[in-house]
Amino acid sequence: MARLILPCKTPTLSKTCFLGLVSSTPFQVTRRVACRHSFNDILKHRWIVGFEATQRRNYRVPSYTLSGAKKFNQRLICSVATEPVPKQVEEPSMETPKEIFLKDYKQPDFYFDTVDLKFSLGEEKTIVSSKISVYPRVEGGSSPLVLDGQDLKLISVTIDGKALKEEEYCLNPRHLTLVSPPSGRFTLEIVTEILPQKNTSLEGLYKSSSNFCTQCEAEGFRKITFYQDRPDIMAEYTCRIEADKSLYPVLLSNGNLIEQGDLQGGRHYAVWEDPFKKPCYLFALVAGQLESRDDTFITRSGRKVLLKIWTPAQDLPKTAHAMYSLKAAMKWDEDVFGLEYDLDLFNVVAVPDFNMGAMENKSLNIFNSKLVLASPETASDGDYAAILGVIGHEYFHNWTGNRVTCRDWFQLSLKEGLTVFRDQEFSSDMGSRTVKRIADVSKLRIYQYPQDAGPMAHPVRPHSYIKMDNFYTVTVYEKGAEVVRMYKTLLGKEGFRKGMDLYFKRHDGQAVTCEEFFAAMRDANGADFSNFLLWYSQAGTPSLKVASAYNPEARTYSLKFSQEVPPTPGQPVKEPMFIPVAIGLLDSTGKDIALSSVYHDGKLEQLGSNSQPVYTTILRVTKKEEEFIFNDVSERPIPSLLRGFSAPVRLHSDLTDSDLFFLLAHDSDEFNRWEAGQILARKLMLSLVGDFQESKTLVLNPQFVQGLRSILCDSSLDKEFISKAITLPGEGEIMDMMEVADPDAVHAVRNFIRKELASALKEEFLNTVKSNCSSEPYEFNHPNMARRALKNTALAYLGSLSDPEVTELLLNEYRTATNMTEQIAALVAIEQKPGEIRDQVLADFYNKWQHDFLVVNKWFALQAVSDIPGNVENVKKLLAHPAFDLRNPNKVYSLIGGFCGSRVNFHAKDGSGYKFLGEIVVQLDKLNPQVASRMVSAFSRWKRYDETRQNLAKAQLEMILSSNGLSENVYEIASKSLAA
Ligand code: B3K
Ligand code: ZN
Repeated sequence: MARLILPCKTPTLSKTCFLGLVSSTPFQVTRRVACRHSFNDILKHRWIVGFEATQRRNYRVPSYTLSGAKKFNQRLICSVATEPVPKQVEEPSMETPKEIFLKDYKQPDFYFDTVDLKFSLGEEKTIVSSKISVYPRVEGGSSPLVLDGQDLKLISVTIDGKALKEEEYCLNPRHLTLVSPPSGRFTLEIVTEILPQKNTSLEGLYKSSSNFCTQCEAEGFRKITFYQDRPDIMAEYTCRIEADKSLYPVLLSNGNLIEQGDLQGGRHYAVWEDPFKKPCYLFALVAGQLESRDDTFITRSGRKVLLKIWTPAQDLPKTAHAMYSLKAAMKWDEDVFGLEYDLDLFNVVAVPDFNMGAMENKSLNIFNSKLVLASPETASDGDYAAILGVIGHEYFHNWTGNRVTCRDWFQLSLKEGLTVFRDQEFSSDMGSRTVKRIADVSKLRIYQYPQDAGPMAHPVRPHSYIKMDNFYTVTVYEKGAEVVRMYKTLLGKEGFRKGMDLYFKRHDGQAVTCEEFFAAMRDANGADFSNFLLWYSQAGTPSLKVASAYNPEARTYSLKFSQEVPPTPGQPVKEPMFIPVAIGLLDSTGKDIALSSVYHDGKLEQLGSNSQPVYTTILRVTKKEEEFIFNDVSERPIPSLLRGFSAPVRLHSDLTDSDLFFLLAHDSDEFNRWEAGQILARKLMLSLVGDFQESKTLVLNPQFVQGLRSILCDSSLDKEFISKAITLPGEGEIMDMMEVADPDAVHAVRNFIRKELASALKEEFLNTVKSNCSSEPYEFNHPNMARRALKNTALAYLGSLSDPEVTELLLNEYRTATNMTEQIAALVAIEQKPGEIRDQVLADFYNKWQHDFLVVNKWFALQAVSDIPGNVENVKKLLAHPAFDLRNPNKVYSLIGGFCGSRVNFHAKDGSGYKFLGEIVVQLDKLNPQVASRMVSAFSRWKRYDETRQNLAKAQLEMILSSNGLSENVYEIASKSLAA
């Protein structure tokens, strides 16, 4: 038994304390750590102490108990059981997980300009040799060179051909430090040994389905070799790969293939050279048994680019849509941004084991198979659309991310927000702009708004992180894309393009910050963006209130805005933001009123004239409170506010229900038609939730039914738009609007409304299904997808009825479907009702598709997300299903992630859902911390629930935090969730 002692300088506010393990064993360590917590805090958040102990992995503290912690002579003493500590623990350079801060950014002391890598791939181990040309930032300096490295065995290190002596370098589990490297240019050669076969974290070099592949972003390159693993180190790479020829006939890396040949012992090699400087996170290697679908693209300057999509041979037929998407993306980037591909070869590889969607490695994109492989029979319209978007996204990174990259990881949104914006625009241009906008805004509301209101709230450019992987978030990506969209809204299409052109002109080949993007947009347009940069630094979703007043005598219409940004962790007080509000005014017939002028801040701004009427204008709301007055408004208008969702804010207007029904029926801005329907639905659902909680009989407002009926039957509307407009807001959205989230009440109310609508509109829904059937072969285009979307939404409504006629219809749809979109929609509708039919159809589906792992994942997901009571037991059984594998992220996302998507089952009042997730997270963390940390995020908003649920969830978070050898990834999410 050892004791963990925290002597504090003062009994209450200790700025610094010593954290040490004092024991009778021969390993005594004392280390000074920054302590920003008061003594009472330490006592209150016992986990802080626990973390310091468990996270210093080298101490190997298997368990500890703080229950006996007590204040003793101004010291916190607690018992810690320890195991013998490995020797290197005594090394002073041993690190604790620490928070990294943006404000601490420092330029590197050394740069690398060429990197020659050599991989000798083997079945037991892989040898990596690197030869790096190094030069100091300041000639003659005397800094040590600190290289990152993790899970590496160092074989040798030489400088200018001379092996380093032991005292010339320092090695600890995270770094290799060259104590006094030469003060001028030198060549550094390092040989390491790694074990890709044992790498279940899926970062660095690992095996997936017997092929080798890599994932280096954000900090995976340090698991391959010792390196300055940071994006502002940009170098030219060559890569030689040697491997067994029969096991790994295909050897790929970035750039151009410059040499290949056979070696002794059945081995062969390939040498790749990438002429573009890049950070190491864009390095990639693939080796395996793969075949390619080949095509070509002629760039607008006439260069021929060879395109290759690599998969195992049997999957090749499923790559046609990915190839179509790639060519469409290449053309679109030329047409819209004038950006051309810069090499003669572009490779895409699909792998089944991948932590996220895909990775934009220079000229060798690696994808999760789910986002490459599609056939009409096995992939849904949603899958096809996702493939189009993600193939586009990764391709677009070639300019926004690769040619111009990030100075440090805090700037991640510089490439991700911008590239998401670009992929959103690409998908809009390839399909329906309104429908895409609705989908993107829904995603923001469903996932990002809760994050912005919870313990993990962070700005688009975070100020700090413990594990960067935890910051690939909907805030950095989706809110980041909204920030980019606001530049376009403010500058117009041409102005935005000018800004992009200047950005590339200034920064091609550089690693830059978000300010540089801002400056390019501003300078290219001579724009005044006042406080716009706050969008990068302030977290939280701004709340924007608007009050309207019409003056018939003066024929003026006034809009008074007031804004508030809620406090978020570490940011209690906020400044007003720059909010572009796109606005139009409707007359009493529903037509747009031509806007003549607007008075604001002592100035009158002309908007349009008779010859050039303006129907939508952008108001620049920048202050806490301000007023805009429209002139020459001849009747009381209905305002259409925040058209196209021009800013990521929560808008609270004084529109009445009848105004909203009017907008739903008439607004020329289709996004706002949808929005009006959603606001009405949210209000209605919230008031019914109140009734439900008071045990009142639920009654559905007939005007709402009528409103949806008229949308459903309006043949002039786009079918996918109708499908979105008749879909109720999700349960999560409603729970977020409640003081105390009540999953059972919200679920009951949503189901009640769905059933009421289904029975009131049964004939209309049946007609919709009938008139949207087609026997034509599957086509991926907007009209066909829209038709299927509407039909499937109608089927889902019908599925909520207990009606034999409907059951027959659903079964028939299931059996006769010729594509996955329609088959899975029928299955989802059938799945809602527990019973024999449901079980039979699920079994039939599995039998039919058991050979296709991507379809089997759908099968897992749809059972996991089911709201049938007590579903946790079924999900537990599925964990033991032979097709399930905890090491495969897609399976985890389908089954575990799917389960967390069922509000009623995950938040079951007996705590069974929380216990299930808690136990899985601990297991998963040992295999794959990134995936485990995504899963633990489901707990993060535990404080939104009632006390019973809070206590149950909190207990799981505490259990997770006390588990042995917890990763930094999970630690960060779980501890921040508990602390908030
Ligand atoms: N840049 C990658 C994401 C890498 C995530 C690392 N944990 C995919 C993308 O956004 O394009
Ligand atoms: Zn990206």
